[in-house]
Amino acid sequence: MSGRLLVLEGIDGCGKTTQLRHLANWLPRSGLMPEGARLHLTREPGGTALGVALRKLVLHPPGDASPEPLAELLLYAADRAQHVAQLIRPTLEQGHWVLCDRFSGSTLAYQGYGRELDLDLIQQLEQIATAGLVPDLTFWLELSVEESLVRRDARSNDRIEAEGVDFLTRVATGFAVLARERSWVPLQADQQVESVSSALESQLNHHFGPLQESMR
Ligand code: T5A
Repeated sequence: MSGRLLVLEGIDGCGKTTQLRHLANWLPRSGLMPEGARLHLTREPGGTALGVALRKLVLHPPGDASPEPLAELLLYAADRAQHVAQLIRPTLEQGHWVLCDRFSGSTLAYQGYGRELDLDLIQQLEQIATAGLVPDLTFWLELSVEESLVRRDARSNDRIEAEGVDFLTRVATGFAVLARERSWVPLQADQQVESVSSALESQLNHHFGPLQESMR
């Protein structure tokens, strides 16, 4: 596949959406993307029409009961299977770039470390849902749980955001472990927005600049 899949991961409020918007402007003008390649922005859950419906179900479920943890895991896997097959893989095959707000790392962090579901089972599901597709580069926006809570104070929480501090602390630990195991690029997300953006830019230049691309 000639396109590139870039992913932003991290706990709630770490600034993914803010940086995604910045990269939407910066990347196409950066000179890093081949001529003719377009940048496609997307997110999980909710990157396809089916995914939008699944997002609603999983974050704001109908009725009083929350989904069981296993049902929740399968809903995220269904969203990803549809997203990869319908949108991400065909886009990469056409040589375009995809920038995704969350990917399979989030399932390991939230459902694995947060909900404490079996990590091996989640990795098997990851293989099935992605059909082996691995991001070219994943950024981990590292933010403390305390700062995450401060940033979210002003707005209403969805079901997962309302889980509480212990849950979010386990998720944050999970992201730290995954970042190490999977060689994600860590970025300090508690800096000013502009500083996080320029750290992202320099990492992208480092990974996709002319020298690196000629060595691929
Ligand atoms: N989930 C998802 C799972 O449990 N399993 C899975 O497999 C997947 C894929 C998704 C939820 O689903 C869960 C995780 C999530 O709980 P979502 O709406 O995508 O829901 O939620 P988030 O990804 O958490 O989105 P947020 O909007 O909460 O966080 P962002 O996008 O990381 O942060 P952003 O950019 O919106 O910023 C949040 C606030 O902080 C400010 C912004 O202005 C904004 O007010 N901010 C900064 N303030 C100071 N300094 C900076 N550097 C700042 N950057 C941003």
